[in-house]
Amino acid sequence: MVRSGNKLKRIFSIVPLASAVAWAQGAFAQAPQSVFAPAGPVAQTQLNLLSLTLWIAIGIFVVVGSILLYTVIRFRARPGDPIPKQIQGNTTLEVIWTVIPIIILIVIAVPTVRDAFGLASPPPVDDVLNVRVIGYQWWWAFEYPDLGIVTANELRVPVGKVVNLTLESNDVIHSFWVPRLAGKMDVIPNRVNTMWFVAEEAGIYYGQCAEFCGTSHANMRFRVIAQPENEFHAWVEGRRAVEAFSPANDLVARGQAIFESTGTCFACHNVDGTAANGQVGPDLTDFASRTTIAAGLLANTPENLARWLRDPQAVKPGALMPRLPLSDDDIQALTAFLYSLE
Ligand code: HEC
Ligand SMILES: [Cu+2]
Repeated sequence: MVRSGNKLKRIFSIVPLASAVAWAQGAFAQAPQSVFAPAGPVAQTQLNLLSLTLWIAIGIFVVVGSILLYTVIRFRARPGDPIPKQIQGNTTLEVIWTVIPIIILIVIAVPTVRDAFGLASPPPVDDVLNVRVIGYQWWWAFEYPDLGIVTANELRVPVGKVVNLTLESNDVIHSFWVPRLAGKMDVIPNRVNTMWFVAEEAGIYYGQCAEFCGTSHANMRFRVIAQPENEFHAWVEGRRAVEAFSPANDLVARGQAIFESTGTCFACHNVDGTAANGQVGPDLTDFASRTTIAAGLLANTPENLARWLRDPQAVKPGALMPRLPLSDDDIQALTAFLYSLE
């Protein structure tokens, strides 16, 4: 009677546990940076491995926990009990609890090793997009070597295409992580790491530096914007068309003049088609078409841009853009100039 009651309890404890895990996975999948909502083959393969290990761990927890609970209750000491029988070792038991973990480890290791090697190199297709990622304290540069384009903090890619990344750092160790597309990859000075992903659905995928890299590490975000192939090509063509920048009106011209004057912006920022070719800060050639300012920290609006220009460190602690002595008129002109950079 006692025994079968315990067995029943053990079986029922698995059902709520399994539904709790399923519920938690579903809830986590709603978050914008969730590994439980993979949007491409790399993240999917990694989630499969994670799920396999998770379920095995849950199984072990339930079995070991149940046996432990049963033993503690059933064989607890009662007042007046004699000293229990003294036992020295049990070969059968020891063989069983050595062999079972070996089998479990093999079940985990075989797919893990297979997928680790499988994901190490991209699928052998010709039609890939190559991108060079460079981590800076505390923003990201994205270069498209085959397309002659440089941008920052927003990586545009075509849906369904294999994207091959090489990752380098300008300063300290960072880590490139877009949870819905692929696992983390360290970005290390004096070393080139590689990774790849495919975004299977159009959309915005949130990324984050995942290796502590200094004051504004938590503000080192980025986005992968996956677009249908034709929209991506339209963006590429638009970027390539930039020749000599011609200001649309006097305010923009004044902004450009401030930007290009000694000691200010042009020393750190590049804008194609102008005299500005600095390499210290983000390329601003397509600034107006970006959705955020300062590595995902602020929405790209005129008010936020003004805040940023007035005092970058007040917006982003430690930001490596200096606070420049700009008047409100200067800021207005610079804003007009920057928003004419599509
Ligand atoms: C000493 C170098 C330096 C100077 C001078 C400088 N910047 Fe920057 N700028 C940076 C760096 C570095 C960042 C990246 C900050 C970050 O996100 O952490 C940046 C970021 C920006 C951004 C946000 C870009 C983005 O996509 O997130 C804008 C806009 C900008 N700067 C405009 C200007 C303007 C306008 C001037 C001149 C008034 C200027 N900068 C002068 C280094 C500089
Ligand atoms: Cu970081």
